[in-house]
This record gives sequence, C-alpha cells and structure tokens, in this order.
Amino acid sequence: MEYALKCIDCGEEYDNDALYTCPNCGSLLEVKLSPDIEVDFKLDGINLRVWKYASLLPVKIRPISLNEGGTPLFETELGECKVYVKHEGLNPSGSFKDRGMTVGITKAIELGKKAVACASTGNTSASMAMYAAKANLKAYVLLPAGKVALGKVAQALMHGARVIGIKANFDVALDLVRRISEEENFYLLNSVNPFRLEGQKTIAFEIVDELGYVPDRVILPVGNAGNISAIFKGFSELKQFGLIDEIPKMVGVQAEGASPIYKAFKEGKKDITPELRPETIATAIRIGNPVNARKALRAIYDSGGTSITVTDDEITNAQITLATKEGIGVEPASAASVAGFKKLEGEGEIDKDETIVCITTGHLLKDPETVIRICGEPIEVEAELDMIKEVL
Ligand code: AN7
Repeated sequence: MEYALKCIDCGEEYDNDALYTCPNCGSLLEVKLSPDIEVDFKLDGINLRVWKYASLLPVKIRPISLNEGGTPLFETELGECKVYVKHEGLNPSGSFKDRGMTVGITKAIELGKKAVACASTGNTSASMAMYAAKANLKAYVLLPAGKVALGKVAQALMHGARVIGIKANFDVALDLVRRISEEENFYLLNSVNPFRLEGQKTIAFEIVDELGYVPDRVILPVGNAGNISAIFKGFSELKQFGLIDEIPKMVGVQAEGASPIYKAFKEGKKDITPELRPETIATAIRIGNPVNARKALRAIYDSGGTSITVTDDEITNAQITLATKEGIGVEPASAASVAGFKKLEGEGEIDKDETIVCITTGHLLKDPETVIRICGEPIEVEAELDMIKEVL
C-alpha cells in the first residue's frame, strides 16, 4: 500500500505516519494515495463493510475491527424526489465514528502506542473507548461537562475509558487534549488525525456500491467538519481510480446556533471565523471552531455543493418525522441532514428527478434525555383494564 501524508496547504509530503499536522506550516495533513495502487474490490453491492475497501485504506497490519460499516441505505418517502437515508447509527457503537476508529486504532497499534485520547461531543469518545477496549489500549476522554448526551457518556464509561468533564465547550477541550496528547504520547483520535478520516471515506464507497450509481447530492450534518471532508475524499478517489465519473454535490448542514462553516460559505470565504458560544439541541454538532473547516469548505466548493442552517425546531421535527413515518431512529444532530433536505426542497432547490442521500450519523438511543423532553414521560396508571382503556 503506497501513500504519503500531504499538507493541505503547502503541499509538502511526508513518509511519517506519526504526524498529524505539517511540520513545515502547521496545517492539517491528508493521506494521498499513490496512483499505482491496484483497486481490489468491485462496486457490486455485496459484502458491504469498511474493510471491503482495504486496498484504499492506509494500514499495514491486520485491522482491529468490530464489523463496522455496511449500514443500510433506506429508500424513504421524505421528498418528491428519490430520497435515501444511510443510517450510520447502525454501526457497532451507534455512530459513523466507528468507520474512522477501526482505521485510527489500527494505526495506533502500528505506531506502538499504548494509549489513545480524544476530546468529544460524545460519539467519538464512545467509539474510541469501544475500539480501545478491543485493542487493549488505554483511553482518555475530555468532554464538555453537562453537554454530552447520556448514552454516549455511558458507552465511554462502560468500555473503560477515563472520562473527564471539563467546564468549557468542545473547542476548548480539543485544544487541551491536543496539548496533553503531545506531552503524554497519547495517540490523538480526533478528526485532525488523517487516518481516522480515511475510514470515514468508506461512506462514499458504500453509497455508490449499494446504489450502483452516483447520487446527485449527499446531505449531512457538519460539526468538526471531518466527515464531509472524508466523504468528499472518498468520492474523489473513486473518480481518480476510474470507478465513477461524477462527484455528488456535498451539502453541509449546520445548526443555526453553531454555524461557522455556513457563514464562511455564504461569504465565499475559504476559512471560518470561530464562534465562541455555539449552542444547539444537537449537542453532537455544538462546535464553534471546526478543525477541518478549510477541508470542508473545499469539499463544498469543489463539488458544487452548498451549506445551510436549520433551527432546533426543524431538527426536532425531522427527528420526529424519521422516527414516526420511516421507522428510523436517530439522534438530533443526525436529523439535521433531513431537516436540511426539507429546507432545500422547500426553497425549490431540488429537482424531482434527483437522487438524494441523507446521512443520519448517530442512533436515537444516544440521546434519551432529549427524547423525553420532546415526547414526555410515558403515562402511568394502575394495573387495571378499565384504567388502561381510558388512556389508550
Ligand atoms: C451524530 O463526537 O465531533 O462534522 O466529538 O456525533 O465530522 O465533526 C461528533 C460529531 C455529526 C459531526 N453527527 O461530524 C464528537 C463529534 C453526529 C456526531 C457529527 C458528529 P463532523
């Protein structure tokens, strides 16, 4: 497997997997695959899972895997056109992060690391703790205290991570964990890690694999902006290796209260102005200073895509629609993709002959407390038929 780590800004290339940022200019690194690679999979719609695409994944040892990927692509009645939902909540830990972690944790083992670390709005920590357990690595997690959905904290704790809540938001936690990881020789598994994003690009591979063609748009929630960058990279590689001809428009949906990428896009800028006090019901994407912003904006511009915002009410309505009309249970951040689709459709942006894929990034069970706030507690009555009939 031939690849280099290439700086997204100065273009310098490195043959050192232990790097996260460019020693030359400090920008992020991206895995650049050699054009000589022989693709050893077929987009034939069978055996979907992350490691089907091993020939385009930059690892050298047998992967640490929990059978991630191969998530269902549901055909829905959500719009006038063809709308599919790819439910990443059905990965082992209940979010798309598992695709990245199987690669990231494998890289940690390759590099001889003994411990891994991340800052997280929740899902990264749950996934990292799970894979670290499987790989027998120590796991350290920094969370914004009181702002992480209960299911995610529960996972990180039960899988054995050391979980520390700090009195600040995600952006501050990420800054701190980057410094701690450097000092303590922890392998950092946030999306500054170029190998983690390699795993996430398989979402693009699976979409084409299962559909048998390239959709017109892929719509997804954007927080730290790693996933949209990774999926765009996945489509770009399929094109580079001659497996597809077109790249779908990438649509990044942000919550109104945490929307630096949207604002930069509106102004035609290549980088964001950080938001100091991001706020949204979708705590997973409550992020004001996304580290992958420049990559994400590039993905949106280069694919002819767009960025939009949705309100907390629109997110909640989409979550309810998915749950009650389609039988798809997602957490609030995930519903932002469908809320974004409805908004674009309402604005007349979408043709009836388009095929859309909305990515729902995390499972409903991640955030039970928000569900109770929306739906209320179950009705309680005495164990008597008459009483039950009365409330039916
Ligand atoms: C359900 O777990 O950032 O734009 O620390 O959990 O790639 O950051 C989670 C992000 C979307 C945004 N949907 O993805 C974390 C974290 C869900 C998420 C996102 C997240 P990126």
